[in-house]
Amino acid sequence: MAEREPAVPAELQALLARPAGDVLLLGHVNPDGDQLGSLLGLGLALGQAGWPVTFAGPDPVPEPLRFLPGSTLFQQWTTASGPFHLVVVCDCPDPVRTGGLLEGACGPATQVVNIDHHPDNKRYGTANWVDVGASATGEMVYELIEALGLKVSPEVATNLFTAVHTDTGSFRYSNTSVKALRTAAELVARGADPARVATQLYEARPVGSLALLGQLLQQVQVSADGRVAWLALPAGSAPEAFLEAEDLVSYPRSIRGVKVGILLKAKADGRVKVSLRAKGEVAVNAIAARFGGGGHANAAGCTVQGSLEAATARVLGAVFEALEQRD
Ligand SMILES: [Mn+2]
Repeated sequence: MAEREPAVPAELQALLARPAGDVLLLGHVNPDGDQLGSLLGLGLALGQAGWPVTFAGPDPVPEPLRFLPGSTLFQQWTTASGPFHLVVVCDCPDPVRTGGLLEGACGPATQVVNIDHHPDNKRYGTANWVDVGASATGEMVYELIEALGLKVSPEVATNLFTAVHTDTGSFRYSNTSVKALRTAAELVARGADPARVATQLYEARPVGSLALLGQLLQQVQVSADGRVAWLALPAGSAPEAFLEAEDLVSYPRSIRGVKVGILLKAKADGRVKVSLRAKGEVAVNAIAARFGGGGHANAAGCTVQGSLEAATARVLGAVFEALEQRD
C-alpha cells in the first residue's frame, strides 16, 4: 500500500496551535475504540498543552473500554452545557449521531473541528479533515498531535494505539496499511502496551459469557451458495452489555467462503439494527446506504424498521443483489 503524504490541514493546525479557550471533545451514540481512543488521546494531549478540556457524549464509555486512560473524565450528557470555544468531533460522519449535543454545545462563535475517515462524512464542521485512506481516526489524530508538536505521553499513546488496533480488527483487516502499522509501532515506542491492550479488549470476558456466546452462535445461518452468513437476534436475546462487548458480527464473516457477514439485532421498539461486514469484495456501505445507513466498504451499519424476519429478508435481498452485480 502506498504511503500518503501528511495531510493535516493548515486551518486545523492554526485552530489548535495554542490554547485559546475551552475545548469539548464530543462523542456520539455507541462510542467504539476508535472514537473514544481518538477523543481521549487528543484531549489528553491538548490538556497537557494547557487547554481546558471536557469529554462528553450521549452514551457512557462501554465496559471493555474503561481501561482507556482518561475514560473516567468522560461524562454522559443528555443536554450539552456550553457554548464552548471549540468542539472537536472524531470518527463521526453525521452530527445527528451526537444526539443533539453538538448543537447544544455551540454558540455563534464556536469552531467545530470534524476529524474522520468515513467516506460518507457530512462535513458539518467549521474545519473538516476527512481522510478516507486513514485506517482509523486515531491514525489521523496521531498525525495531528505530531504536527502540533504536542507531547505523546504513554496515556495518549495507549488511546491512539487502541483506536488503530480496534478499527483494523487487531491489524487483520484490509485497512491495515503500512501507515497503520508504522503509527502503531511509534505509539508502542511511546508507551502503548499491545499485550495489555489486547488483554483488556479480548481476554477480560465475564464468567458465563462463553456459554451465552455458544448459544447465540448456534443460530448463525449460511446461504445455500455459502457466500452470505448471518445471525438474526430477537429482542432480549442477550444483555445489552454483552452485545456491546462481543463483536458478534465477526463470527458469520469468519466462515470460509463467506463474502458478507451480517448481524441483525431486533430492538424492543420495533427497529432492527444491522451490522454488515465484508472481506473486500462487496462494498457493504453501499448496501447500508440503501437503508439510510453508512460506514466503510468492509464495515457498515443501518437501522431497518419492521419485524426481524422482514428486515432479514430485505437486507439479504440487497446483499444478494450486490453480489450478483459483482459477478
Ligand atoms: Mn473509525
